[in-house]
Amino acid sequence: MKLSVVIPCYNEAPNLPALVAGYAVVAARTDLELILVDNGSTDDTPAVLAALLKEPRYSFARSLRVERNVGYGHGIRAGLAECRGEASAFSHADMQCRPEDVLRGFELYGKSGPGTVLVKGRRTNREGLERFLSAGYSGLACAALGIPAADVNGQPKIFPRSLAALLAGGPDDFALDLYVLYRAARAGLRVVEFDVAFEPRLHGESKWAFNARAKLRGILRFFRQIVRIRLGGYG
Ligand SMILES: Nc1nc2c(ncn2[C@@H]2O[C@H](COP(=O)(O)OP(=O)(O)OP(=O)(O)O)[C@@H](O)[C@H]2O)c(=O)[nH]1
Ligand SMILES: [Mg+2]
Repeated sequence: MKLSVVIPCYNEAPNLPALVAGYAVVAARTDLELILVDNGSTDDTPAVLAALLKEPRYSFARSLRVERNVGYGHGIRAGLAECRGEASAFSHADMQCRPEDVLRGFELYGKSGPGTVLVKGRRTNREGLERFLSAGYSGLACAALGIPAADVNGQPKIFPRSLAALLAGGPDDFALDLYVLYRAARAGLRVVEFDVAFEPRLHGESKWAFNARAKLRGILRFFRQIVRIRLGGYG
């Protein structure tokens, strides 16, 4: 097994058929296992996953249920613990990140020195306030933590499986995206970014920025987490 891909899924039932079909195209081209983490979903995710994973063409995929939703980072860590590939990866479930980007990223990982790099997507098609906020956050976070990257929250992220052990005790929320880069840089891995598009969500609504207030709370939390990581609050 070369690559394990973890997808944390939180109430994404309508997106799962297209997601798994997308990864089937990737799995036909490289040796890959897909680990779908049902991250304490309260929608039809368990039934939809059970039906999909019965299909022989999807034998490269399996699922794992986290009973109680704790957060995005917690779900990703649960999935990473199950990985058997030489490299591990994670990305999103709502089809904003194209499955084929995992293949492009994995090819780049192979060329860049497997075992010595973390390869990640860098979103290029953001505009207006989104672009300003994400560039500001990434600039500040990376400067504060010594991370050579331009876009913290771009997916997918692909890295040696051994990095997962360094994430134990890390953030349970979206700050895991920052923490994995911090841990990679501290472990001496080179961070290599490649351009990706960030598509609109296929179905459903944002799981954290569902209104202006929630979005502001989420953004403030992102900034607080930079400080916590910097002060060694996660080790
Ligand atoms: N908020 C949240 N998202 C989770 C969790 N577990 C997994 N996810 C997944 O994390 C991914 C990113 O969450 P989104 O709500 O789409 O965040 P986003 O992409 O910044 O927001 P949108 O652009 O509106 O989609 C989705 O695929 C979610 O299903 C969780 O516990 N909380
Ligand atoms: Mg999304």
